[in-house]
Amino acid sequence: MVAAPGAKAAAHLVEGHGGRLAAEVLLAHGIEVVFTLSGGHLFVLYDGCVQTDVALVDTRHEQTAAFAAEGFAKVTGRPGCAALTAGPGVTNGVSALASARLAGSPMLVIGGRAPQGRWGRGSLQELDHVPIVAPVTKTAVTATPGAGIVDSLHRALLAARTPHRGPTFVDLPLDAFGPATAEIPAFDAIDAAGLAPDPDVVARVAALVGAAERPVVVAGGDVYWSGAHEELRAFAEAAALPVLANGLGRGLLAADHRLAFSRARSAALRGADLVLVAGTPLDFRLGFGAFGDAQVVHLADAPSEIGTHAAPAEAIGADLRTTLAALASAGAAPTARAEHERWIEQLRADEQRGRDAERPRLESDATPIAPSRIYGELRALLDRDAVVIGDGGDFVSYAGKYIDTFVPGSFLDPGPYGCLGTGPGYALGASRGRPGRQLVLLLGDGAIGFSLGDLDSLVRHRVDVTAIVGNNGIWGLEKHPMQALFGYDVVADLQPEARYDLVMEALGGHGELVREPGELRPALQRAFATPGPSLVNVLTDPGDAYPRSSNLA
Ligand SMILES: Cc1ncc(C[n+]2csc(CCOP(=O)(O)OP(=O)(O)O)c2C)c(N)n1
Ligand SMILES: [Mg+2]
Repeated sequence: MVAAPGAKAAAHLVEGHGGRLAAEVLLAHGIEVVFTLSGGHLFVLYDGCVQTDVALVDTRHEQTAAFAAEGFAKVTGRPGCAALTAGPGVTNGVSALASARLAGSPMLVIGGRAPQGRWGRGSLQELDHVPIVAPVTKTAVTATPGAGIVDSLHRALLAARTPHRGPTFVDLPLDAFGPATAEIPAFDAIDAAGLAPDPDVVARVAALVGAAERPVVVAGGDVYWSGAHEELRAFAEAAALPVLANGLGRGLLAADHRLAFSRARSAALRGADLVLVAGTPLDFRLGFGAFGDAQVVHLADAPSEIGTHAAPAEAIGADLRTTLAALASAGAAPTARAEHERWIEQLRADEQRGRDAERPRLESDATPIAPSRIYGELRALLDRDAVVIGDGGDFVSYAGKYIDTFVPGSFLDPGPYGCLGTGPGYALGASRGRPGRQLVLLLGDGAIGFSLGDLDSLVRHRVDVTAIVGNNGIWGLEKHPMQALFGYDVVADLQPEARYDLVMEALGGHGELVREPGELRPALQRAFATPGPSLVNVLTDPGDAYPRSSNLA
């Protein structure tokens, strides 16, 4: 991970209250923005942020603040930070911590905490957060005053950014904020480095690549978090390997790179004789690591992440940049490359067939509008480096299928935790992490309800985002499968034609309602042209179900 601008180069002494000391540690790690929702337990921290020019961006629900921290991390590759007040503030952030834990997203949540000196006597919002968040964080501690605050926060940030990355938590008790003098350590990337790969295993993996006729690489989020997209590309090019993206691995290889494939995904995984899974768990998204008769190689970012349940032929749990660079240097012999090129040609034909076949759906004139038509229109309006965020069920599955990603860290889906309600927080985080980039937020009409109040935060913070609601009036990803399994469905209906566009307008943003396919393009163009947040509420066909084989993995 690269040091952020503003990261301080050397350790330095600071005198001040605990909030000041905390803010100085954040700055030393390049953190210049904290997402939060007001609470008295955090006032001293806020004062420290004001003193040091760490920006405070506030939300209407702590889940949004915590998702914003994760979204910031996802678009920058650097740790995001949220500060949540004691008790309900912290518990409201637990889903985001779990989401970050499963996605390996580096982030820090600072909790406000009732005073230690009065612990057990029933202070307001007194709750021991640490055992609650421990299972969904890498580390969770309560800080002691002064140098203890500095030490806890520095260690938490190092842990968050050391492979395998993830969220960490530090509680700051109200009575720990007293004045002190403490040394603020400088961040040194060496302290957060991963392990070096075993060269013998690298050589064995390279030999498997050389022996394979139909190899394929699946690249996931940990390749992104490791900042290893150049090394991935070098490896794929050196050994002539087709690459599929998984989750936050989208865009590591630009969608128009000759070795990047998406429509040929199942053909590739079905036909491969060697699957190299890099930087993503062998989970439900990858058939739990079983690919027919293919041999599997798991390149994880740490030993703890190796998917032993799938008994991979070879596995490495080490820094992915180093691992992929070593594999790139090994390359593959010309005969092996020639063999791989024949396979690549075959997949390229599959890819083209897939793209040709989807064209009628992208251009569908049906009313009610087919969700795919929205993507047909949107694709034409997207910048190459647009940040696209998906929060929903079927509507977002279509986005995953139809939106091409060209730049790392620019397609954010809810990830393996699959939590609805991430979207507005991710958008807020992305707007701070990647200011100036085109920002699109795709929302199911079910998903939007989880953080509807935070449309207000997007307005107040003048986030220039175009939100598009695929409004089918149902929890589509639940209604259709329950129908298929049980022949009926319950608790799967939402209010038809709800006016989310008017909610956005009432809160001060720009709203559009779209019923007919022909209205889509101009409505989207107006939304993109309007500064600040816009919401295009598209009434879509509730009968349209995303074609999937299973959703209960
Ligand atoms: C917090 C949370 N609650 C419930 C679910 C289960 N769930 C997954 S998809 C889905 C339906 C989403 O509906 P909507 O956002 O309207 O998108 P659609 O499928 O209709 O396009 C639900 C309820 C979840 N993933 N996360
Ligand atoms: Mg819906």
